[in-house]
Amino acid sequence: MNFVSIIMGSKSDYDVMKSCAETLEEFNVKYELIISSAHRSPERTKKYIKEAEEKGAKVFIAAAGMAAHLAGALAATTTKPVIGVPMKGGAMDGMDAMLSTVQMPSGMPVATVALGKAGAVNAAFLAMQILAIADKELAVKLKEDRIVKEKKVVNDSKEIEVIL
Ligand code: RP5
Repeated sequence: MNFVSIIMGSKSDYDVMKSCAETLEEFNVKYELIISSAHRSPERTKKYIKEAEEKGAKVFIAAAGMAAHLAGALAATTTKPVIGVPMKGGAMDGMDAMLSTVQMPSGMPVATVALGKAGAVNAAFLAMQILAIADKELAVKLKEDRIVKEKKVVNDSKEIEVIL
């Protein structure tokens, strides 16, 4: 069973990260979602990653705020792709989390997406694009979604456009 694993550092991240889960659901992609922290529950985090890998997790998504080390802790434990979603909040309103998530040392990659809801949704899309390399049906669904998005741009423009 292939699935995406979503881990967030705190329940306070869920409001944003539910958009990630909902995006995967729209495409019928299986996922697990848990709360586990790099700082508050390091042993649980490590144990979960190993168990999830054994069950079939193919991509990990880690969301954390402030001194955001969760994605890095995942990258230290697995060679599966890790996507990091920095959360807003804290003294620097997410800049701290973004820099903590993106600034990984050479050889230990974390694919860092945007802050907030756009990042949560993009983490789901990036995870699906990775799965779609070996899943033709999902690849077709992602291509169809791009066509829908392009049509929406054209239709939205038609409603308000001014062209001389
Ligand atoms: C991080 O600290 C969490 O990912 C969360 O974004 C932030 C604040 O956590 P709480 O104090 O709200 O639990 O570990």
